[in-house]
Amino acid sequence: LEPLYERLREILPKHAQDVKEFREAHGGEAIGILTVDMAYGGMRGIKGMVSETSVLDADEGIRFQGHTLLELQETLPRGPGGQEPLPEGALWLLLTGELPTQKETTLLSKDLARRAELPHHVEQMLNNFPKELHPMAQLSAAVTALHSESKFAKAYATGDTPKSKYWELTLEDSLDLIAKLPVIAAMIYNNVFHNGRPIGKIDPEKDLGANFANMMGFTDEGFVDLLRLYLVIHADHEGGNVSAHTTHLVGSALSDPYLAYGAALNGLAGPLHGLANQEVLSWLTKIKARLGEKNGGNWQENLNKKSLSDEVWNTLNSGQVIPGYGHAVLRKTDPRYTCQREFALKHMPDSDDFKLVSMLYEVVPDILLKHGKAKNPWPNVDAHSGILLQHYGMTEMNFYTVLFGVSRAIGVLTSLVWSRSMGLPLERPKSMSTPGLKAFVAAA
Ligand code: CMX
Repeated sequence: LEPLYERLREILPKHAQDVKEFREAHGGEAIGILTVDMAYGGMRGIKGMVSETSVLDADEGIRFQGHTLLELQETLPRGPGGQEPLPEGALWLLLTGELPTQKETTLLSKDLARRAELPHHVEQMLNNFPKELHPMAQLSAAVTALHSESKFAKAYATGDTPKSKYWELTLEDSLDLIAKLPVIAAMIYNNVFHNGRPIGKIDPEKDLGANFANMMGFTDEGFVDLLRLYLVIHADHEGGNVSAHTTHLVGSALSDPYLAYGAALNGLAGPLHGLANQEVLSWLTKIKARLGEKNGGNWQENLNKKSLSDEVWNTLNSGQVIPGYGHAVLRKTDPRYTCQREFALKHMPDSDDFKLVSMLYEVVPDILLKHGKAKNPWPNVDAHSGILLQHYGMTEMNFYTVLFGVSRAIGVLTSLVWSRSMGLPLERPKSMSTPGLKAFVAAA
């Protein structure tokens, strides 16, 4: 992988120098104000950290190193016979800020295939987990246990590793981890849902998405392409979301990438974050059951805007959120939703589930506006992903967040490499107590 390392040895120190000069010239300038509500309100709107790999615009959605997802669908190299971008290409772009060639992407695919093997103790651990343990808990435990492989931790422990080497060691661990995640995920899938079916061997000639799909027993080209798209669009969402922020925070203590990402996965497993894709599907399943209740299970016959509106209001009136809708930053339809909708229009326009999701898109935003709480009534990434996976036969909904977890590593670990190259310090914001805040406001 020397060409990638060579490129990064030029790009990252230059960027670190640029940041140093920028801080020397403008380090004291204000970039916002803080209010009492922000301190209580989950720090929404506080510009309090730097993340170089991607930036989220409230209206336009995410840009990876300046590129929108729709652009990347056009410009990133594709897999053999496929129409969707390769996650390896997104990884190269997030690391370097440059669009990779097909050759560079293939180089990365082969390198990742070479790094994919798991240590025996992690395989054993996965095989010993009870099937009832949620796949996300299995994933986070296995990633944490991979700490045994950390080149960063080993080098740090020697006591004579200069700080200038930290980013390379972080990158080594990150690439190892990104390569191993599909293997862990496939083992979890096969153990929990397919009686421990062996995952088979990684094919060094295939890309990450194809190998991942094959290890889980899926060979359909449509599914392989969907998985590539899925792994690209979930990869990064700037620095403040729970999984990215956790990786950054834990990594800032110089915990190695395995420990940092293990922690992030525990946040991704929450229903307000990555678990929402599972929640969406179980919500849709309940809706279908109710629509088909008096109709011998034929829910399609009762599918109309009125019946769906009633279901949405029932959910809201029982005090629950509508999963897959709303966002802490976005204020328009998530382009990650749109990418998946386009995929569905191309590959499954007649699917009943797609009709259900599309009709929800027509009714939910107006209802959320009337409900008057959510600041963003539009769908996010999780509103669509489940029914695409269902279409290709991946029906086990409590596995879905694991796919998110395989993907999210690409963005947040890349960001960790950038953070180490800039020498960003231990993260330690100031917290206040309510009496302290009251005293502060009274004295102001
Ligand atoms: N349905 C019902 N109410 C909602 C809502 C939804 N989809 N989205 C927000 N609200 C409510 C909030 O619960 C909050 O109510 P309270 O004041 O009673 O606490 C109010 O509207 C204001 O919330 P907000 O500022 O609009 O949203 P937040 O930034 O607090 O939360 C999010 C964002 C995503 C957690 C929230 O929209 C939500 O719970 N959505 C459903 C879960 C979901 O889809 N999560 C996936 C997010 C995508 C990702 O992780 O990438």
